[in-house]
Amino acid sequence: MGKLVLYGLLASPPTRSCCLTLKALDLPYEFITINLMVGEHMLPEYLQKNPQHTVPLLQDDELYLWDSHAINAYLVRKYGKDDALYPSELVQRAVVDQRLHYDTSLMFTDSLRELTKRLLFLNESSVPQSKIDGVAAVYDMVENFLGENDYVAGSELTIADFSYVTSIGGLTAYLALDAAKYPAITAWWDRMKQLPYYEQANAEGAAQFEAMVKAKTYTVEP
Ligand code: GSF
Repeated sequence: MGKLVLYGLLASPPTRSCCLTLKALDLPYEFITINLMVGEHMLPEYLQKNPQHTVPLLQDDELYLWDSHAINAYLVRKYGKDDALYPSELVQRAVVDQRLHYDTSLMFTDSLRELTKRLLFLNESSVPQSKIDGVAAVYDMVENFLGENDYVAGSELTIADFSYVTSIGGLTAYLALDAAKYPAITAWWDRMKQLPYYEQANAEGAAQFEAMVKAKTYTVEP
């Protein structure tokens, strides 16, 4: 096995979903910080590796692979002792894939990334109420996905939980999660925090992200 390198930023939620997968699989890796705040992701040497200029980016020997969901699926399929985190069974995988696509389309990209782009990258001082309403709609949907299950794609932990715990964690910087309204998400999040590698893979970066958002003064416009 060659050396795995993860390019990313600890504050970045999708980067941390890959740290969670790497830790869950007990894979050693080198972490190279790409500081988006100073534009390191737009430098020619990074664009050569990832023309889409996003973090995270995984290097595995000759392969450069970006998109956290694709990276996590690849890592489980290539290095997992079993397929538990990304099940091969048709229907189970279909549900995990559906959960991942929801993160890519709505939860991360349309909600979290959009809010973060406005405040931290474009330096705007307001966000539209519709975007905050969108966060509540995401919480409603994830509460629904969880239902009576322990994990977001059913009774077992999968890579979808790693994407969700980092995206939901980020969203709470914009709209606090009301435990009374969202008991399933609250219980699931507590469950995720019990994972032996959670603290190391997610806690520090999540705190960094929250501090960056909380340091901004902004209004919510109707
Ligand atoms: C999204 C990555 C992304 O937008 C994934 O890896 O899951 N679907 C992709 N990352 C942001 C940083 S962040 O908001 O965590 C990023 O790299 N933005 C810089 C840019 O130029 O897009």
